Amino acid sequence: MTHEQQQAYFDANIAADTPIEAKDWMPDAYRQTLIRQIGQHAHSEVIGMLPEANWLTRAPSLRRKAILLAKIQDEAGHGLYLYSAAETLGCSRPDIYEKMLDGKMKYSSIFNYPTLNWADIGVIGWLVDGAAIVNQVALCRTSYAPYARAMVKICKEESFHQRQGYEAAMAMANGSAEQRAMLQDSINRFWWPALMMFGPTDSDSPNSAQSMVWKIKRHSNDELRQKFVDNTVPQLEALNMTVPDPDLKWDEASGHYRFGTINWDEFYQVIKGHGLCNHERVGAKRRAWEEGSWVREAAMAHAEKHAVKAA
Ligand code: FAQ
Repeated sequence: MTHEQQQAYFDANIAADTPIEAKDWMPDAYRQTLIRQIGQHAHSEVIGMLPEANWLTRAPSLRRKAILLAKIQDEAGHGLYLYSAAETLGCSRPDIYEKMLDGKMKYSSIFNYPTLNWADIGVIGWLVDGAAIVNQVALCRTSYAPYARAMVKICKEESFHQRQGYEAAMAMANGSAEQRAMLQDSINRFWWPALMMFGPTDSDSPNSAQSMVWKIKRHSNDELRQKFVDNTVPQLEALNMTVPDPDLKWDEASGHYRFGTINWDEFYQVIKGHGLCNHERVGAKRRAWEEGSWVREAAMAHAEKHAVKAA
């Protein structure tokens, strides 16, 4: 096929919602956008283990510890599915990982905020996984099939994460005055950063228009953010908790909750590397990468030895 025929075939498949597979022809810009997004998503999963790991040794009971440990291990698994999906596009896993360590690839802004009290663990499950799942359910229908397949598995686990987070928050909401205060403090710190997870407003999102044409993104950043707010405010009300937004109100006419203006300066500072924990997070991953180099070398030597034997 000529280049024009390949492009026409690809466009027709996108229009007909026929999933694109790894071996199919695709425009280079589509491939690069997917490597960027899936890579960023994978990095987020593995960096996202760190804020929660901070509380593993201080979980208030064996039950809470076992749940938290399982959740963190799930996030590592999500990272592996996503790095594998990225590799089907021809990138090398060490290359994109090192780009993240060098600050050349991003990971989600949310993981640059510290976990200061135990309630943060419940609130991360409830609000952060809750925001993640709104975005990720839509990605189960993304046009690139290996990414969509990874998302189906990931969403099953993310919905458990959200439920366990809400259950932990509910226990604190029904607890002592001190526990309620701790929960409210955590919601106050995580509410706005959770809304920022969806990315800039549509008018300031350079990648959205093209990604929607390619059906990589099925909904815009603002649509998904609104869906998250609409899902979450009734859950907050059920716990008798509030959000730090005096402008939040129910709008009968549109059937949506209206909310105040997000501090976009803070968002851009965080994604440029100047958040509260960027340095600590990337430092921890760099140390692990360097200290684990002997494991990678041994695994490669073992694989090569077996390849030679098989030949
Ligand atoms: N943080 O033009 P757009 C999780 C960047 S969930 C950092 O709108 P796009 C689960 C964006 O990359 C979290 N950077 O970009 C979990 C772009 O920069 P670039 C991960 C952000 O791609 C829970 C620039 O801003 N989820 O990990 C953010 O069309 C608990 C312009 O933005 C995903 O990654 C941000 N929040 O839309 C794990 C979902 N927002 O690359 C552990 C998949 C935007 O041009 C514990 N990703 N940027 O230099 C997506 O759906 C999309 O990539 C968006 C951004 C919606 C995040």
